[in-house]
Amino acid sequence: MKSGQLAILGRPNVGKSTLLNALVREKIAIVSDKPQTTRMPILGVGHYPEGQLVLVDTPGLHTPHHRLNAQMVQAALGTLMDSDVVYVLMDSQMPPGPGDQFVIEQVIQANKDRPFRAVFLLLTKADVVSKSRFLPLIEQLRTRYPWTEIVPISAKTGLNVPRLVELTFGCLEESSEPMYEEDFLTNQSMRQMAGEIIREKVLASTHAELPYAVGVFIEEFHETKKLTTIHAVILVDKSSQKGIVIGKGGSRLKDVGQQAREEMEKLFSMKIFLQMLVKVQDGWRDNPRILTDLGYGV
Ligand SMILES: Nc1nc2c(ncn2[C@@H]2O[C@H](COP(=O)(O)OP(=O)(O)OP(=O)(O)O)[C@@H](O)[C@H]2O)c(=O)[nH]1
Ligand SMILES: [Mg+2]
Repeated sequence: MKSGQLAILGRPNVGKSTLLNALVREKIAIVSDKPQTTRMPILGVGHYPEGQLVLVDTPGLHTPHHRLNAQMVQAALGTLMDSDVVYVLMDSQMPPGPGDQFVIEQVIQANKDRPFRAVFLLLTKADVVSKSRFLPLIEQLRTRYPWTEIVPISAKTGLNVPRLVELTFGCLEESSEPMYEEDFLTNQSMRQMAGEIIREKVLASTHAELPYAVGVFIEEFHETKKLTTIHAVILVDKSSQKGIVIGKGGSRLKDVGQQAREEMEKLFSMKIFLQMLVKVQDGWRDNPRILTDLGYGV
């Protein structure tokens, strides 16, 4: 049996969390079409006949303008220190930019301190680009790092995902016993996952600045045999944002609540009573105490 720790790294929105879910074969990380969705590293374990892939999904690397963002980037880079293998993800729909180059430079730096067993370049969302795009793209990126392998993949359709698994196990060491129990999927608590699911539903129904300004805090998570009661506070930055999250006559918040509750009931296999409150907390993304309360401490 083989195992090893893998860091999933890249700019925001390139498809890191979608790949984590595809490799774990369970939705454990939230996904959205807005950048900066993932805020803290998420550990997920993929169980395969060959062994275990211990994957760490990270927040997208970007230029931080708030304390929250600086902590996100710091936490993402911190995962490189304990990883055997790195997946560097780039969106094949776009030409590589300075943000992608920054990611490569971080890997070069980390590799000097502690060499990785392998570094894969994964060209994501291969289902939506024509095959002819890959040759020039690979040509452009080939010499920027001594990649172990460059693989176009689609986490959505599964294209080349089995190949990636096979290549990855080819680079990992034999271990005498498994690192995690057979049914262990993620290090997130139910409380954390509940908060993330609510945030995902808010992200899906809002636009522009709002997704960045939303934080979810679970005030109460009380489990009984019959019913689990969850009280969540949705934090926003400005009072104008509160109205948007609530929606006309409370309609948006009601939809968010219903979608979140249904997903939690399925994931946790329990009946849930979900109560949500929207609160304005000016500047929360720069408030160390609130960041710690929300689970974004480094
Ligand atoms: N067509 C297609 N879309 C994808 C694929 N993988 C991810 N996406 C979409 O790309 C968007 C971003 O996906 P995420 O997995 O949230 O990206 P991320 O890199 O984790 O983003 P951050 O957490 O913000 O850094 C979502 O709308 C996904 O549905 C893919 O293989 N094909
Ligand atoms: Mg993500």
